[in-house]
Amino acid sequence: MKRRAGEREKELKKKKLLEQLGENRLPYMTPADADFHHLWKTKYSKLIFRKSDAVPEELHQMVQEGFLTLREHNCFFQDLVRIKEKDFITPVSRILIGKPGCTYKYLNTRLFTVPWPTEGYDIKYCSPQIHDACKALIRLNEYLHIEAIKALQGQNLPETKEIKDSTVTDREQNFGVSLQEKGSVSKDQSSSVPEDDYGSLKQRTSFNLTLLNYMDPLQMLYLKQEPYFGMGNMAVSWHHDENLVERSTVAVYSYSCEGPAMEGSNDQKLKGRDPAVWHVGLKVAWDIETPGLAIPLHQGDFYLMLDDLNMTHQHCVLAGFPPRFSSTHRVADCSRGTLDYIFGQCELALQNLQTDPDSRALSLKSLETAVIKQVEEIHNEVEFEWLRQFWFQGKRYLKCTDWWLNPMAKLEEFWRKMEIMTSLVLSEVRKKERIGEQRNEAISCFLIALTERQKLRQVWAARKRSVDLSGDAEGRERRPRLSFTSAWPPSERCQSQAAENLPEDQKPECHPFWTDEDCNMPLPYDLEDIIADLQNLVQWVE
Ligand code: 640
Ligand code: NI
Repeated sequence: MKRRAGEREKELKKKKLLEQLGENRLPYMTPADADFHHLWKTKYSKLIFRKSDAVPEELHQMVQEGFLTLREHNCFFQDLVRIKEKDFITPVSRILIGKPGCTYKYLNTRLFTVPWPTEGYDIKYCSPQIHDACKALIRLNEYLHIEAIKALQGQNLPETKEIKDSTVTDREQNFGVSLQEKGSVSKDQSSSVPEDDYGSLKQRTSFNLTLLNYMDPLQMLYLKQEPYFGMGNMAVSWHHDENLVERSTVAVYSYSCEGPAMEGSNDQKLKGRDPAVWHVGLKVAWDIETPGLAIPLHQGDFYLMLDDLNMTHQHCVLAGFPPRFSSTHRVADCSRGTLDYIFGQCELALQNLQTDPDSRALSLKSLETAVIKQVEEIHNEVEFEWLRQFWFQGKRYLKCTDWWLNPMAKLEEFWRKMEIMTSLVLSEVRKKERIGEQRNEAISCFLIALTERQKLRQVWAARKRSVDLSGDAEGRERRPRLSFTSAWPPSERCQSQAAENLPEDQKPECHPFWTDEDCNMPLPYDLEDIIADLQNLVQWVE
């Protein structure tokens, strides 16, 4: 949970820039600007946009109905994320849908997929409509996967001047910038991966999940103003997407619930983006020379962020007037984020536990430092990356399916055994017999893991308390509309108003939690005394 050294520097740089700007704003362009296409082609060439009529009507219908179903069933939730030791509630509500057993961690919050229908899995949904919604999203996923491959092929092969594709109709639809034209690669974005074979293209576009977003601006009392360009209300502030496979594509389908003809609210043409229309904003990271870009998003449009665009650029979501859904398809880096992975880890840890066939007594096979270290680290991983992450989000996952309950119960069972393992290590190292170098080393390693556990248990307990007290950690909902200042949001968060507590099914749970009276647990929740005791032990031996 320590802030990385670079973080502070970035923070300062940002603050300085905003101070320098004062009332001034950096320039940005919309399709109404003459140089818009040139800017796009030269500085934002890895952003691909497709108008809604490129997408099959049948797919639009399925997907949009799916969104509405999920909203009707209250499946969207605001996340309590944590940035630099502070909690924030996202104004946008989300739900993660994807491969069974997959998770996506962003801003210190691990989201668990509602599994989409997958061969070989028997998934029970809470209603047939929710099944249909997940089915629609996997169909959209397949469609966007193909579109992403086509777009990448178009970028990488300048000689491929025409891609015979019925879905890409005319140039006007794409603001006159067709993907073919972008074959002429500018110097700022070198040709991504010239000798990439189809396999790698496929890997970087094989979306394993989609993070769905929903926001109705009318329900929001306060939205942050975009600070650098003056782009207006933001639904999601400037960021890079986290936890993705390197150079993988992000594909975003946008569904704003606008009336039939909302094109170009006449009194536009003044300057800047139309505040009624949703936009995605883009800027080059750490660059104040290149103008920003605001791309209007109408009902059913989609865009792709290809290759390293997410690294070289930042994006934000600019709110319009109508409610809006989006489905953001990603190749999440699941190397440590799948059920298979964490079960494998648990199995590895529990290999060090043995049961005496006669007495049924439990004991550890090895007391080697490396083994203890590994087991205790896995213990922390399953406790903090899985159990506490899951239960902190309350019972929200039950809205769509009970799929995660069974694996979570299993993980908790494994974790309980690991609590026993920790207590066994503890009684071993307390034995006075084996004094010496090795014992000291083992205790030191053990101590590091326990200290981490204690620290993280305190963080999670504190997070829950702060939610119980304030309901809305950032205070967005309750605050009056204020003009943006660099002092907003206030660093001092209001924790005294016990207003607007989350509904019962969203209340964060600090689980597992137990008190000293709970005889079923081999060790206390609070490890302070044990840690102090071990610290003494290490000193003694030295
Ligand atoms: O067109 C769209 O709907 C785009 C959506 C989008 O850009 N989603 N990005 C993310 O979900 C995301 C992924 N990794 C890290 C952060 C985010 C978004 C994000 C950024 C800031 C915040 C605050 C308001 C809590 C600071 C939340 C979420
Ligand atoms: Ni994003």
